Parts: sequence; structure tokens; C-alpha cells
Amino acid sequence: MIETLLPETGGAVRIGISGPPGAGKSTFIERFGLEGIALGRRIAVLAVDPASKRGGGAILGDKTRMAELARAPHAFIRPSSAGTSRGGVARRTRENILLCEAAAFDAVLVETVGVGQAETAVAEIVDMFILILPPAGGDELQGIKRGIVELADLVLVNKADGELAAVAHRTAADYASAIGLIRQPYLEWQVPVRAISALKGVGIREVWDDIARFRAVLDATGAWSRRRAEQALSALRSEIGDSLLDHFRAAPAVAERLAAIEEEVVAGTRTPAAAARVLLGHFFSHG
Ligand SMILES: Nc1nc2c(ncn2[C@@H]2O[C@H](COP(=O)(O)OP(=O)(O)OP(=O)(O)O)[C@@H](O)[C@H]2O)c(=O)[nH]1
Ligand SMILES: [Mg+2]
Repeated sequence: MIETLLPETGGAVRIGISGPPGAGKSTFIERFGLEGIALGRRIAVLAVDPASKRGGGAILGDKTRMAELARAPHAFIRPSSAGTSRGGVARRTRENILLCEAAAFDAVLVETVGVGQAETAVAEIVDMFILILPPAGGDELQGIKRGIVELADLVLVNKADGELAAVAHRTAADYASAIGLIRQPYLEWQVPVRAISALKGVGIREVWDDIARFRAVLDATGAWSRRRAEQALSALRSEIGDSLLDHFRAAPAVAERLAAIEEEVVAGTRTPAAAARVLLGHFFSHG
């Protein structure tokens, strides 16, 4: 089905939204989505749950947190369950993005809970990766993995309202100076750091402006389509790798020996390299 729809895909801006649990990702997406709809856009939201055992409960939870957006006729919200593997997140979500594009959504937002490898996988399938952080003191800042900050095309420090306003603005200033010291994804794009309030709707419109600016700047140098081309190539490579591994594990000649050989490797009686050679030998001679 996706092959058939392929000519209809590619039209949306694909936005990854990540950040630690409770940072306000869902609250932000609701505001941001409604603002986008007010600007005349159609919004799709894919909530990626890497642990994915939550199943239907997760989306029920998210739909209540995005109650207004969930009811909007121009919005579509659904979970993109990921299975257990890192490949699973990227593979299914990539296909779901294409389906949303074929359904003529202008923006596809991919929310992922900010722990572990899911962000890296999501950053590899979107045009723009937005990191949402809670207000935090200097020590807590260290807790955010530097690798994830390096992936960000835009950093939002949320909850800049009420008692948290001052610390949110300070956190944003800290990040703005810290981000100058790390590798930036693009020479042509200085990663903005903004304090926002998803709850009060402050600074949300500016994010739409940032996205438009980001796209214009990257389009001008060809970096926008280059990013998509590189992503397509690396998706092809991981599809090949994943499919080969699936075939390998499913082959009877491998399946019947795998557990025993893994035990030997764990026990240290066989090296991983030798074990892999043995299994591959069986795969190629019987598979
Ligand atoms: N004060 C304040 N609270 C906020 C803001 N945005 C979100 N919150 C609160 O923070 C809590 C978590 O918000 P969510 O939007 O569910 O956060 P999340 O990042 O989606 O959380 P997970 O999906 O569980 O990782 C809720 O109680 C929100 O009401 C904000 O701008 N200001
Ligand atoms: Mg959420």
C-alpha cells in the first residue's frame, strides 16, 4: 500500500519532539497543533512509545492530555507502537509518516519519551528535531545527555510561567551559551533556545516561525533535501540489515543452535567471533 501511495508522500514537514518524561511534550503538541490548525494546517501526531507494552492505554492517556487537539477535525493522533527493537521505532514510524503525508497532513509531529535510543531513531526520520526540557538548576542540566542536545535543531525550555518563569529563562540562557560550545548540526543554522509555556500558550507561534525559517535556510543550501536523501539511504541499509537478521534468526539451522551457542558465549567457552562464524556457516549451508 505504501509503495502505491509513494508519489503522494513527502509533502509534510516532519517534526520530532523529544524530551524527558513530564517536560510537557504532550501539552506542547496540543497547543502547537491547535496554533497550526489556526494557521490553516492539518496536523498528524504520532506518539512513539519505545517500551510499547502500554498499548491502547498510552494513547488513551495522551488523548486525554491532548483532548482539544484530539477533537479537532484537522488533527489526527495515534500511537506508533515500536515493538522492542531500536529498528522497530524507526521502521514503523517512518511508514506511518508516509501514510500521514499521503493523507495530506501538512505537519507530522512525532512525540517520543525522552530516554534511551528512541530519540536517535526518531531524529533520523524527521526534518527537524525539537528538544523540550523542563526548567532546571545547573546540576540537573548535566543530566540531559549531551548526545541528545547535539541532535536538536531547536531547544525549548518549557514551563516558563508562574513560579517557574525565572528559572526557565535562566535555564534557557544556560543552554544557549552551552550550545555554542557543542557541535551544531548545520553550519547555516544557529540552534535557537527559547523559553516557552505550553500551558499558557506563550512562545508557541514563534516555534512555527522557527520551523519555517529552518526550512527556508536549509532549502537555500540544499541541506533540506540532502537530509532526506541521507535518511532514505540509511533507512534502506537498516531495512536490509533488519531483514537479514530476521531471516537469519528464523532459519531452522540457526534457530535450533542459537540458544546453546549463546550460552557458550555467555559462559566464555566460545568467542563471539567464532560463534558467529559457526552460526553463519550453518545459515549459508542450510538456509
Ligand atoms: N507550569 C506548567 N506546567 C506544564 C507546562 N506544560 C506541561 N505542564 C505540566 O507538566 C506535566 C506533564 O506534562 P505532559 O505534557 O504530559 O508532559 P510529557 O512530556 O508529554 O510527559 P510524558 O509523555 O509522560 O513523558 C503536566 O502536569 C502538565 O500540566 C507548562 O508550560 N507550564
Ligand atoms: Mg506525553
